[in-house]
Amino acid sequence: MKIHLLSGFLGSGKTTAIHQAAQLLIQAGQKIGVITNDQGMILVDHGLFINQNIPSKQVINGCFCCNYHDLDNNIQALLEGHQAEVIFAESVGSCTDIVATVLKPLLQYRPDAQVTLSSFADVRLLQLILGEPASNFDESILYIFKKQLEEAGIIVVTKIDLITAEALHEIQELIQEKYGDKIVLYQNSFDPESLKNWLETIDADSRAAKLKSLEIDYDTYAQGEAKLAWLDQSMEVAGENALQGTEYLINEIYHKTVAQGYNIGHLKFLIDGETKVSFTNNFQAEAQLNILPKSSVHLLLNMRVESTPEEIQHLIREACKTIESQYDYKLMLHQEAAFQPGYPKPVFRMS
Ligand SMILES: Nc1nc2c(ncn2[C@@H]2O[C@H](COP(=O)(O)OP(=O)(O)OP(=O)(O)O)[C@@H](O)[C@H]2O)c(=O)[nH]1
Ligand SMILES: [Mg+2]
Repeated sequence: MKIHLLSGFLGSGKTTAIHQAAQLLIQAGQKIGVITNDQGMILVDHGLFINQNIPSKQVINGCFCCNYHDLDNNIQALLEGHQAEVIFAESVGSCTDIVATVLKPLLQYRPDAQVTLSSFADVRLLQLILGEPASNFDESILYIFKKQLEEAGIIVVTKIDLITAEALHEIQELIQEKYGDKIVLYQNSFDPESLKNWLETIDADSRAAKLKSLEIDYDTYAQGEAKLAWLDQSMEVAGENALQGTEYLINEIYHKTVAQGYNIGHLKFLIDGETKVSFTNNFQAEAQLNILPKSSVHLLLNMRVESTPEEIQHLIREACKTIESQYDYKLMLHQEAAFQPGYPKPVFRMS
């Protein structure tokens, strides 16, 4: 059995890579399983895998490290229920210290498994953090981002298709300087060749036992997590051409987030269980949906931004009011959870 752990900041492209890899491996006749993870409970990523009939489990209400036994039970369920040969486990984007709290326990308690750890990083965020100008995220959030890279054996720099060859060259030099001891892949996860390169690299990687546990200050780590606010909201948009109303609402939420100056980790939407729309920074173009005639749309929102739960709850309500007052749509808010991640308390921590 192979267990491929993916870590990396919010919105860095973990789910996308797993999704693309799952399709390639299933086509090649392999049995795969996916475990997603989040601090919340009503989740876009899991919904997406379920919708596509990809064997998928989730660890909810906290990171893998604080719920190690749930992770392990889900591995077992994928082995027994789906005979999974390859399992991808995506940790929540605000989590780090995976080597000490997840990888080493897996090596100890599942000695037959090949375990790998890839840390994903959006090339544009790397540009901001390693180069100039500096990112607006609070230092404690950037601490998590940097720790995720520091502990990885394999760094996957994603979204290289979104920058120029010249900018990529500059970032490669900076990364070589800082992380020269690691395997670094530069990836466009939508390009099958690029993705296959990652799959071949993790398939051959046998250095897990050599990875070192981080030296990490849990107070700073916890402070970084607490600077981020989480909001999970399921809702319904009703009216003629409800998808048009959904598009207006999604873009209104995004614009209001930017206008308030809340740094976006990941603002993601799942429309009727099947179409995902993501915003991963404050400088993105508006979303455009394929407007098919529908009178009602179910929308799931997972918002992870630098703000407070109260502020983003208020923002969602204001965005709904704006859309209802400007257009002829009715917005109904269903399940909602708004919170800040708590202090990380791993089940195991192995040095
Ligand atoms: N152009 C481009 N877009 C990408 C690439 N990888 C991911 N994306 C986009 O980045 C956004 C976020 O991707 P996800 O895969 O959801 O990121 P994630 O790391 O799983 O996010 P969280 O689970 O919230 O931490 C989506 O809009 C993806 O389509 C890539 O290599 N190139
Ligand atoms: Mg994800």
